[in-house]
Amino acid sequence: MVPVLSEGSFTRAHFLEHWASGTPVVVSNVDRRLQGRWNPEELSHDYGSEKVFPVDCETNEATKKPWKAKEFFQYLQNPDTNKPPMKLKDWPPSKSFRTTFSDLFDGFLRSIPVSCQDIARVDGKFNLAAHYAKNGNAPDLGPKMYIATGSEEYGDSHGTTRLHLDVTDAINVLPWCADRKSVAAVWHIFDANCAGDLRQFIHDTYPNLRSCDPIHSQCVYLSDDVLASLASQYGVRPWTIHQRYGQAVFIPAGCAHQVRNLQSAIKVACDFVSIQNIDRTLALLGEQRVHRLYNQGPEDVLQLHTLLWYAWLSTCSSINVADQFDMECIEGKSLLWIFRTITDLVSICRWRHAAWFRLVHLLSWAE
Ligand SMILES: O=C(O)CCC(=O)C(=O)O
Repeated sequence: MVPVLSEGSFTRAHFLEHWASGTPVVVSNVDRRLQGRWNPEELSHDYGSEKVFPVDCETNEATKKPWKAKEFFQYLQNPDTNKPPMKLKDWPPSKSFRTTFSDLFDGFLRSIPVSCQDIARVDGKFNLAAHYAKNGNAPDLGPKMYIATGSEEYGDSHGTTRLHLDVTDAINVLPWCADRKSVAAVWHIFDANCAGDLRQFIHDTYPNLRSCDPIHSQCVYLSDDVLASLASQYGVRPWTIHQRYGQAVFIPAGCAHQVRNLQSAIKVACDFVSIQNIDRTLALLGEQRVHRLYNQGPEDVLQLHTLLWYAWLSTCSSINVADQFDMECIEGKSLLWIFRTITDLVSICRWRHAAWFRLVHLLSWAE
């Protein structure tokens, strides 16, 4: 069972108890603190002239011709339920959320539950990604919106977002859906330790996918029937979450997951790097590198080693060194020295947890 906590009535210790065990967490009532104009009419009014490329959830192909965002928001409110669901993924692209959607950016940050803001916010002290040098090329960890129609009538063979996993932790908030009384999205989230069985099962069930990593390639959505076979053959069952209006889902790094909207919904998500899951994030980097080499996959946007380096620097001083760190200075140092230091740091992290205890200790001390 996934714990469902209610914003304002749980403690940080309570959150950490679940989070540290690698379980997803759901927090309800985050809408009480959410600010901003999140419904389709308002988004259409504010950003309707932007060009977008909606994705057909059955083929996973984006439209060739752009739509106006306004057209997509109209369709979202009145979709053709006989057609495959359509979604806008990772919108707006790149780093423009903070600048283009600044009100929504601030409004979303406020909605992150108080007890874990310093873990999940982009500027949270316990979010290792928040220590990146201000003048460095920081990874884009969001927020991003996922806006999609539902497939309650259409069936569950394709879902809205196919099975995949992220190397970072993530929080996903649902600020709008067509009918607040009903479930908006069904999530299936697998324990990170089940990834091997999951791959094996998918290879057995879909022989044409044997040559690829079916999780990193994001090529399947597991219907209820297929999930039942997985449970009977491998004893593997996902956590099932029914996300409703105003709920936040926390997804631990490395947990394969898939999502199916039952009705039109707007979600907003942000990645973060928590100390509790850093071991898994590090382990997944190797896996992703192999996938990239074989499939010309996306570049290493997380740059975890650099990110850890800045987190380390930041905790080595009571002042935030990373804030003041000058990229030119690091470029001026011997590359060999930097390489050795990062390699040492990574091997310390991997084989001895002492470094991370030190990090936690220093961060707590700085509080
Ligand atoms: O809502 C969706 O369709 C996908 C969300 C998701 O996969 C995520 O936030 O990691």
